[in-house]
Amino acid sequence: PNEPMLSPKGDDNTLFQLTEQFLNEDYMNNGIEINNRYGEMANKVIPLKELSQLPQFNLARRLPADAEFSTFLPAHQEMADEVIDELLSVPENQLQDFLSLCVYARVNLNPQLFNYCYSVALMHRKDTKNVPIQNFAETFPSKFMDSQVFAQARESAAVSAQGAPRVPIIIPRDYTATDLDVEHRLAYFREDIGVNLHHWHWHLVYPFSARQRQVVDKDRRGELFFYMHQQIIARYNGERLNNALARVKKFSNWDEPIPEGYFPKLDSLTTSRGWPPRQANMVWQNLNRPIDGLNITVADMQRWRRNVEEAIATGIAQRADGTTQALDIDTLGNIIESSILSPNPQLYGALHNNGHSFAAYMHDPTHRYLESFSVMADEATTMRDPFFYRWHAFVDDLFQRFKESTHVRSYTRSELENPGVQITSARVESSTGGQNTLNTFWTQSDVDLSRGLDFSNRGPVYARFTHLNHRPFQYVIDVNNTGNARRTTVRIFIAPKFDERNLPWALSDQRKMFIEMDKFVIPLNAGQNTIVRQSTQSSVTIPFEQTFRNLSQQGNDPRQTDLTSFNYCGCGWPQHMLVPKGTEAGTQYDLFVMLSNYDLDSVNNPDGSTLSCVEASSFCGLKDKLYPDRRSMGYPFDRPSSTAANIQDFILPNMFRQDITIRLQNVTEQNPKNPTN
Ligand code: CUO
Repeated sequence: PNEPMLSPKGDDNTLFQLTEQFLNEDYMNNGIEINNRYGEMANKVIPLKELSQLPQFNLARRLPADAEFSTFLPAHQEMADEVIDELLSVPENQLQDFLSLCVYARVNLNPQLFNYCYSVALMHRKDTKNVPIQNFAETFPSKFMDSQVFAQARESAAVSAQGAPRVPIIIPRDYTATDLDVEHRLAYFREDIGVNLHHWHWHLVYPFSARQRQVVDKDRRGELFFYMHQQIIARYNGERLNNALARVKKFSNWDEPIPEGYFPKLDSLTTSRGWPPRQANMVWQNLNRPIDGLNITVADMQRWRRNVEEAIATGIAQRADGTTQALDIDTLGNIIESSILSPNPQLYGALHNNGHSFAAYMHDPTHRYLESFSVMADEATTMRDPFFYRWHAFVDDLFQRFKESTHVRSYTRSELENPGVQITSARVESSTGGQNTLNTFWTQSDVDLSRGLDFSNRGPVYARFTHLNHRPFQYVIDVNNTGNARRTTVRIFIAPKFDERNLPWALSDQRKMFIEMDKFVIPLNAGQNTIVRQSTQSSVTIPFEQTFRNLSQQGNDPRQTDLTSFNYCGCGWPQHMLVPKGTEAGTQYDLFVMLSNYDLDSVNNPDGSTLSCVEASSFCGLKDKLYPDRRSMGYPFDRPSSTAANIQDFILPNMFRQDITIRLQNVTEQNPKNPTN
């Protein structure tokens, strides 16, 4: 981890010239030799400006270089706060100082801690916010794929000459379990590299702690915490139905054994150890791990839960200073997560974050065995574990109880309708020619591991993984506008038509199953309009290249004209996971389209500095701007209806419901863009 730094990539091998100041004890005596050795390989050497004052990093230095790092652990969060504070406090536009400080931090701190703080700092400094953040799956590939890949990768790199053609290392589709474990049916969703990258990137964009309040205090971030995770649970539940499993059971009784085990088959390249597994039927234990700053009991969790439940029941949050405020969804998000914006961390605790910790340490709650946390405590790996969904189903249920309480009223007709606007038809047209059928299949794609491996100066090392995919399609919506020309927001959702017993849904349940597919604003002419929208334009997703590729490769993508916007742009649901798997026989879904009243949707965002990458604003918001929709997130399904018993009852003239089918073609194709093709 403390190797001198070669720049990220290949052709242009850049070496930062490390003077004595930057070298820690391990390298102090052979720093010159290191510079010479690596200098021979480098074709560009960058001298570093000496720092006039070295940062102390009193907290952060305590994390050994070979330890895992997790923002969920209070001790680690304080370390990160300290480092981020240092990185943000270098005055704007003093980039040489900032660079030197980064190099110093990189050499002297735990690499994962450094990477997190460096990424947050790049994103939040005005003078670096356009500096690209490396794709995390390429810098820390071991968090995303089967550990056996890396032994093969080493071998491949060792025997291949520079420039020799590379044969990709195949990651088998089923490597974490067999179908004897019913939960394994969902592995393609839980272990998808793009899904996990999205989740990691989302939390990087929305940190819950920092010494600088503005790093955390972004528009509606608590509500977005609720909504983005609610949509993950809705998508996961839909996938469970597609795999003949019931919706996930929320983890509500915390004394109960957890039947879902998980054996991740990941190795950490930082600790050189395997990630701890969890056996079936383990139980939450009180945590006392001084090394992680964790000393919490299940009883503490119960107490915080009661306080949160009381806030939900009364609609009132108690502030730390003894005053009160009316509870709203944004505050509730900050309370439950919790972020530093929580009005009362003492009273409400950090229910969600600590749930991750309890789940992550069942195998060694008191550090007796010197074991690190499981995948549950790392934002890049947590979605792999079936328990993630049981925990977040519990978290989502708290939010839903607030939405169902008397403190949130149902939408009135005037909040749902759009007078004069009538949808006469809505359909999906697949690129394969079918109408109202979406087609899914499997694809094998390549990702370059070389950047995350220490032997990497020999060109790319590709791993080939299999993921769900779908044929592109378009929505076609016919609209009759009897009023004047105006704008409207088009909101497109889908949900399974039947529940796990194959019965039609009550709207009170189905509303929680609707997944957002797209949301966009368009002008409507007076009279007849036909709206055509491509699946690849979705406001939920980012293109494959934006999820996976490094920046030089992104340059080949015509949609990615401005490479400098990657930092925010890495956040977004992966395009290849937009459409649920469906089944080979075909699964029936409801397509729901709504054209809402723009007067009630619009927000006043200052123009300028628009991103030129494809944005995924529905889940990730817009950088430095207001969330681009004034309605509550999830509208119109975020609240129960007071009048409609089912989706058909809910439909007003500005809405449309259409039966569609999602059919899985059980074939595996090669991604035509694989670099090894
Ligand atoms: Cu995203 Cu629990 O918040 O992992």
